[in-house]
Amino acid sequence: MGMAYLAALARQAGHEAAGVEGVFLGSPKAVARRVAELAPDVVGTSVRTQERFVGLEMIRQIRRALPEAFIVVGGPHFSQTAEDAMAVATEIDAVVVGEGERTFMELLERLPGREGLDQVNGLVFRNADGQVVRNPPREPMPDISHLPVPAYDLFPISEYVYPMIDREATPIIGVMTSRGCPQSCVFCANSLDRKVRFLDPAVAVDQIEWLGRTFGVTGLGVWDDDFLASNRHATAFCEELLRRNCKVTWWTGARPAKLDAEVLKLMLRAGCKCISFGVETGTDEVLRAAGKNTTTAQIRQAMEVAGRIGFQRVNTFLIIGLPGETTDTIDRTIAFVKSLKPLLGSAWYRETDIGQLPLVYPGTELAVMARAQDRLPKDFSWNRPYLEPKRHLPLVNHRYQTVPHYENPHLPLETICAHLKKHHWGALSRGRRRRFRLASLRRLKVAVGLR
Ligand code: B12
Ligand code: SF4
Repeated sequence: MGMAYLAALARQAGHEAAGVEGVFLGSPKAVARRVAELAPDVVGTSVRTQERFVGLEMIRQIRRALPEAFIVVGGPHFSQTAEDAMAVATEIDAVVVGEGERTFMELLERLPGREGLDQVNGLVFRNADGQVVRNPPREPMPDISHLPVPAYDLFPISEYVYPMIDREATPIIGVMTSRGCPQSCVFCANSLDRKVRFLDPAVAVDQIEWLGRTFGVTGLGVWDDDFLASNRHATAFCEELLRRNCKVTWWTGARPAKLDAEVLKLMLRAGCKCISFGVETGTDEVLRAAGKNTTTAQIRQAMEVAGRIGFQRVNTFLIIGLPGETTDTIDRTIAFVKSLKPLLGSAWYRETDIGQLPLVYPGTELAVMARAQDRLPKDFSWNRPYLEPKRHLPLVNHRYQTVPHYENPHLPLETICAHLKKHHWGALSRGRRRRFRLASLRRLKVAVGLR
């Protein structure tokens, strides 16, 4: 969505823009080939931390194919690791830190001669002497309603699917009716502003109607960090959907704190079928240590309301091993999660996943703690090859083994795995139990360097 916003603005300013969906092209080489065919003057890209090595390889391939192009990167990973990324990947000409719209547009204005780049707030760039220069930060835009509709037409939107209800893959396009989140959860890598800014509900619904008219989109992910950050905004958005008789099914996420049943009922009437709650853990002490600013009582109340009024699916995200966790809090968390099940009835999502370990993302409080506790190697760089040393453990997700795991100094990851296996086997999903069964094979593969 970030790239689509930037492309829309670039087009509005008279530039030609094209989109390449790297995920579907299969390899960095294939992406570079496609980009080279388009022969752009400027290439912009964004990666998540877990995809950073593939992303950096893609950037190298693009540079090889287009030696003269200006390569600029952004998004949560590069925003938090700008200088490090530019030191490791000399192919990168600039990093846009944080919210990208204004910085990117000011950059484009200066690109023909590459002059005055030091005037662009929010930019980290390589100057004519090859030195990396960080400009002052960019203030987030106070008003996001004036932005054009993201240029979704540049991307293969019919290919974007997500299992919203059950495991059925529903074509889904993301929209955001707000940006930012004022909370400070220790594991969160939110690189946009902490101040919440809301899209005018009429503008948000214009976008949704346009998606319906132009592409036949009927499924939406409302990707706000906390859709219920403001009941007033959530109410206005739902009322606008209903007033315009917008027939869309949507999914969203919210903090399970002080929920208003009337707002949830309205969401349901306006097409929201599925809601995800960042529960994370089931004891008040770990909630506090994780900076969650919620209580178990609030979480229980949220589940009770969501279950009672009839959401089709309620997801609860959980993390085991956050700061302050002990085997006792694990036991209480699992008991707590089980006690939520009857409140949700058929909306209980069977994959409510116990056994997700905390991952360390750049710019998070957890990253600061991991460094202070020597969990990361002394010469650790976010953009140089890294493999989680404990990737042989069954709960280390094989997709995320290049992302460091946080390890509570009093509760090693091995202890968490052994404790869950011994005491909570029945609470683990089939996939996780399978990983336990394959653990010795995995250990062997790691030992002989196959992983
Ligand atoms: C929707 C969402 C998802 C969805 C869909 C993702 C998708 N297909 O795009 C789902 C549920 C699938 C998902 C999954 C995950 N997600 Co997610 N997700 C988000 C969320 C809420 C919104 C993303 C978005 O579209 N934002 C809106 C746009 C406008 O913002 P933006 O992308 O940041 O772009 C702006 C700037 O960053 C900048 N910019 C971005 N790119 C570029 C490029 C250039 C060239 C320039 C100039 C500027 C620029 O300009 C843009 C406009 O201002 C973000 C949180 C957030 N608020 O952004 C997390 C977030 C991106 N997710 C995150 C994570 C960790 C995950 C998971 C790993 C979680 C997990 N443990 O499984 C998975 C992995 C998914 C995967 N395989 O990649 C982290 C990423 C941290 C990191 N360092 O990489 C975030 C930041 C959440 C957080 N606060 O910690 N996610
Ligand atoms: S509530 Fe969600 S978006 Fe906000 S800081 Fe916590 S995890 Fe991040």
